[in-house]
Formats: sequence, C-alpha cells, structure tokens
Amino acid sequence: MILSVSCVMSTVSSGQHTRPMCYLLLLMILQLGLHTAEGVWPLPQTLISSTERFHLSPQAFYFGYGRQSAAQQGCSVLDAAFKRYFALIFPDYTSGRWNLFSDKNESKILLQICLCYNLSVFSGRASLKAVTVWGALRGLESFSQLVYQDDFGSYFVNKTDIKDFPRFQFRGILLDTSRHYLPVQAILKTLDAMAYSKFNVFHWHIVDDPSFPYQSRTFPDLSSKGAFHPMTHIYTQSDVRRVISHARMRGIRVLPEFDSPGHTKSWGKGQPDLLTPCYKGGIPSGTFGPINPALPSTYHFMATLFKEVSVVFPDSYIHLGGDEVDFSCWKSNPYVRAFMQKMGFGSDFTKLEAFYMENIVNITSALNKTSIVWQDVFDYHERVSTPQQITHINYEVRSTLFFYYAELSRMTKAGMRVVLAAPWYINHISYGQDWHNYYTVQPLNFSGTEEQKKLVIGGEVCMWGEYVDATNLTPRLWPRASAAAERLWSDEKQTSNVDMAFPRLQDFRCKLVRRGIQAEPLYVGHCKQEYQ
Ligand code: CP6
Repeated sequence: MILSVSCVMSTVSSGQHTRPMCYLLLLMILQLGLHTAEGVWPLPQTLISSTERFHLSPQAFYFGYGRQSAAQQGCSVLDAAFKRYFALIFPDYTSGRWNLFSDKNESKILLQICLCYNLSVFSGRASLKAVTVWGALRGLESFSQLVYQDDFGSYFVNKTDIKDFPRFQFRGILLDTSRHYLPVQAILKTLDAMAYSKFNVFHWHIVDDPSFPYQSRTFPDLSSKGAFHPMTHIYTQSDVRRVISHARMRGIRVLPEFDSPGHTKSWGKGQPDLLTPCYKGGIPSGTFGPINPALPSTYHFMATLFKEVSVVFPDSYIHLGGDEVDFSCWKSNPYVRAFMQKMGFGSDFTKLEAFYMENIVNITSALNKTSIVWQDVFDYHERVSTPQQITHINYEVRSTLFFYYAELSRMTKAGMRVVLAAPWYINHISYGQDWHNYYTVQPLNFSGTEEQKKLVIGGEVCMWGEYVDATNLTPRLWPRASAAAERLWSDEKQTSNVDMAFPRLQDFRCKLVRRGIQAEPLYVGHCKQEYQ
C-alpha cells in the first residue's frame, strides 16, 4: 500500500513558516479509511466513512509524494513526518514485536496517499492533498488516527473521505519554565503531543520572577545568576534551537515571551540597575520592584536583549507580557516620581506603564516583529488613548471566566486582534470531569459584528507552573488540553455535545497512552493497551 502525499504550494524552505499565523491548512483532502466516523480528534470539518475496510501490511505500506506535488523527496518536514507516522501507525512492527503476529499470508494492499489535485481513490490506495506542508502534516495525523488493529494484531483502515481545515489559526499552549524548570525532553514530548491534537503555537513563558533559565549570548549573567542553577537549570542556545526545530517539524511555531516590566525579579540578579529600587521612609529599602522605566539604560538593555531574542527565535511574533504590574514600588521611588512629573504623567502610573510598553513595542517592531501582549496593556492604553501605536498588538484575554465575553466585545470593538486564554487556565484542577468546561467554551458568543468576530484569531491553553514540573505536566495537560483543541479546530455545531464527545475523547486518550503520553483518564473505563 502506498500513501501518496502532494503539496500544491511548497512552503518548505528553511526558516520559519512563511506567513505569520497562517500556515494553516487551506485545503486538506484525505481519502482513505476510518474504522468509525469518530476516529479522528479533533473532529474534521467533514468526514464520510464506510464500513468497508482495507488491510494494511507494514511490509507493503509506504508514503510517497504525488507526481503533481510541489513538495518532493528532500522536503525535510514531510520526509521526517513519513518516518514518524510510520512508527506511530505500526508500533508493533517498529518495536520489533511484529514477529509475534507472524505473516498470515494476507494480500498486500497498496495505500497510496497522493497529494495531487486530482483526487482519485482506488481500493487500497489513499491520497492526501494539501496546499501547504503544514496542511499535509495535519492530514498525516488524521490518517494515523484512522488506522486500527483487530484482536489478532492486524492493521486496518476503513474507506473514508475527509475535507478539513482549522476553525481558528492560533491554537496555542503556554508552558511556564520559570516557576519550575522543565527539562528539554519534557518540552519535546509536549510538542509531540501538541501535534497529535493539532495545536500549532508553543507559547514559551520562558522567564519570570522565580528564575531566568534562558542563557543569553549577550547577557550570560542573567541565567548564571538568575536561574535556579547556572548549569543544570538553563536553556542553552542549542537547547532552544532543538526546541524550535522539533516544533517546526511538527508544524508548531515557537512564540517566546520575555514578560516585563513586572514579573522580572530574577532579571535583577544578573543585571544591576535594571529593576526599580523601592523606598521606605525616604531611603532605599533594599527590595526591588518592576523594571525601572525612568532610566535610558533600561531601554538600551531591552533593545540589546530583544535584538538577540529576535534572531534566536525566528518566528515573526514575540510576546512582551506587560501583565500584573505592581505600582507600589514605582510610587515609592522619588526618581520615578520626578520622571513622571517631567513626562507630564502626573500621578497616573498607568501612563508610565503605557509609556514603557510603547517603547518596548517600538523596539520589537524595529526588529520586524509583531508583538503580542497580555490584556492589561490594552486596559492601560485605552485610558491613555494612543490607539494608532498599538494596532499591531494582539491581546490575550485572561479576565475571569464570567467576564471574558464583555472583554472580547470591548477589545475587538477597538480593532484589536485577540487570542482567548481566560477559559483555558488548565493549571487549575478540581475533582470530576472538568474537561467539560474547556470543551463548552464558545469563543465567538459575544455581542459584536462579523468584523469583530474575525479579530478573534484563536485561543490558548495556559499551564502556569507554580504547582507543575516534569512529574505532573503530562497528565495535567492531556487529555484536558485536547478538549480545547477540538474547540479551536472543529466546527462548533458538530461538537457542541459533551456526551457525544465523551467516548471519542476517551478513545483519543487511549491513543495518546498507546503513543507513550501519560494522559490521565477521563472517568471509569479501560484502554485496550494500558500504559506500561
Ligand atoms: N504569571 C504571569 C502568572 C500569571 C500571569 N502572568 C497568572 C495569574 C493568575 C492565574 C494564573 C497565572 N502566574 N507572568 C497572568 C497572565 Cl490564576
């Protein structure tokens, strides 16, 4: 069996994805077999399957490029994906356990995945047609989920027809590597699992108050003094390259966040005079607050750091943070107050925060990056009213569950593109089937025009790290994040019922377990192949 794959447009050159945020698959047609109509998570936009099934023999199965395909052998993304998916589809064969099943003398069927525009399906032949390599990756994932084994270990795939594309172009997961250090292996494994749920953005909240694990070329003291450990709890330049390359091979972009001016305590250890000295009774108290916005040296430092970061992280987007700034230290500092007077800010510290963020946004746009910030920045800007300066910022809405519809209305009305994060703070846990909460979110159910709704470019699952390290990351993320993944990928009408989703998600969770992901159980039940 041959699976022949074609890409109409070859966006396979090195570097990052060619178009920001939209290496989404424009058209993906996968014509092959499924064992049930529910075999794929997240649910494809259209899926027709029949009970007619084809036998797949690992000895006689291969992926090939369609004749008309713009991508051909040598396309590193697809060549590598063919290898990965072969192993995922035939785990027994690849692990050497195939002999247990021996050859039952079955006819060798040809499954051809052809990515050409002429979609023709013969029995035992499959064709996958995509506009970009990234679309082809999503199609391969769907195909791999369609293959199943019978009780004797033989592989099958049912006759199936899928036309698919994502509902939202931004489908992210945030990992926090400052509250706890996550070993590179844990990040790579998370990227693997993200691809299984068709996530496409890894938001790397790499530094924060507790630690600074990013090893900077320009400012090595930041990690040698600010990391939990200067040698073992850092991300070297080569670690970062590994993460970015692993992500890219799976159609995932890496969005780095260097959160400032708040959440920067760890920065102060390796960079003297960066943080604001707090005062008590007219003298410095010895404690430090947010980054000092009143010193020119601050902006020189930030420009130099971001110059490095913009090269190390090739994605066209960069996250600048800007959340939860505590004004009390700024208020206490006489030099900051004098700066406020000079700038005409009076005693409105939101103006100072807005001034700082505007400078950082300008630094990063001069580096040809589009900035993303947390919602707090929008709130300050709204009051300062300098809308022309912030039109290229995406806001991440993180207000409490009950209010995010109002926030979405308000922010899209101002013309902001937004990424919704609030309903998916998945670091919170509670007893019971809390995936329902992540599944039943309706991101576009706010009052606003069609134009406003188009500004919601997607959503993001946040795994804040206060109580999470490599011991519990995976079971806390999966399959709960997969519930959000279906909300962000699939048609809302077809996926509005949690009772219909439950057996499908249970089945998908078993697929994750089978692939070596320690995804936690949803409720009472069993998997054909339990985790071992
Ligand atoms: N760290 C940073 C955090 C949080 C934020 N920013 C956070 C706030 C509230 C909750 C969870 C996480 N830990 N830098 C807010 C975006 Cl409930």
